[in-house]
Amino acid sequence: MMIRTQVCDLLGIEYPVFQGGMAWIADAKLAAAVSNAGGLGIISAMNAGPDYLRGQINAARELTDKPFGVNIMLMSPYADEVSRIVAEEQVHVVTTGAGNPTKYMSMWLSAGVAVIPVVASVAMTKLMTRAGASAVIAEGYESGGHVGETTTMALVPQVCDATGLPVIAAGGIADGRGVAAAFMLGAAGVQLGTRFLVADECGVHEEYKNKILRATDISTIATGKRLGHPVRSLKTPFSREYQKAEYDGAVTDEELESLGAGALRLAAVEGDAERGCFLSGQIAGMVSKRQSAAEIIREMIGEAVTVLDGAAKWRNT
Ligand code: TUI
Repeated sequence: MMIRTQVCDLLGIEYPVFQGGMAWIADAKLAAAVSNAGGLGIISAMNAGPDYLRGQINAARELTDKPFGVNIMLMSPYADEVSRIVAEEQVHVVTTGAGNPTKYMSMWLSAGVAVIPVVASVAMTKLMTRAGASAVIAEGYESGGHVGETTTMALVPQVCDATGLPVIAAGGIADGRGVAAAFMLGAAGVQLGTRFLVADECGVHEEYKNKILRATDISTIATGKRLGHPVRSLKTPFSREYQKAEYDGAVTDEELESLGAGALRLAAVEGDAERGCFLSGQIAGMVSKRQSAAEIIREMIGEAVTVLDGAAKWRNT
């Protein structure tokens, strides 16, 4: 039971399955579990400084001999510093999000780090292809966290047509049907965040896991469009209040910004159901059981093989 693509050979991994770099959640323990299971685990550098990242890289190296990645959120105040750590430590892979990583690319490439940026448009895809990316992640509007405008269904084939690089599909994928569909759109791999949130090895607060397990198809909302960076999260008292403030002309942009400060930590670390911001993808309604990272990957790949093997039924003579 195998699904191998060019992404596996490129990165030296068994299955073309990435774990998304979730701020306050994707740490060395989760990343190592995913990498040990044959996928690509990814440590989030989040909004922390260089010492945190160095510690996490060292911790992951204790836990796995397999390749793993680091995700850099480009809006982080420490983006320059953590980018240097990635090069110094010669991490296998760096993924980027929420911006344009061009200014770091030559530093990473000369250190031998594979660069796989998240792209939310065809223009960004072309830019990253020219800049020397090894692959791109096409992340659609279904994703949790910071989202672009275009859905995975529409984005992935357009990104595939715009580049010769392997494309990793992300957003709205949490089972083998999603994996098979991503391949049909031209992707050579997938990235999952929401499903790995409930992995046994994920240290996020229990309240967060329970909220994901209880979520339905209509449990998420994208807020923050007014500030130019929409963010998808579960509907909670926080997101309702945020949305109300966003549509209130009397609330300034600065006030709106400060409303969101610290809310990710409150959700992930404290499990604060009132004031926390529980980032989640639209697929949360389908994520309904706790499993190890290895079980998640094995089950999903098995389902994808079944779906792909059955695809011939759509062809009539
Ligand atoms: O980055 C994410 N997901 C995230 S980041 C995050 S933390 C955060 N905190 C405060 C405000 C916003 C976010 C939580 N979740 N996913 C990757 C992603 N990147 N999605 C979309 C993009 C993207 C958007 C525009 C990538 C590039 C881009 O290009 C803009 C440009 O500069 O040309």
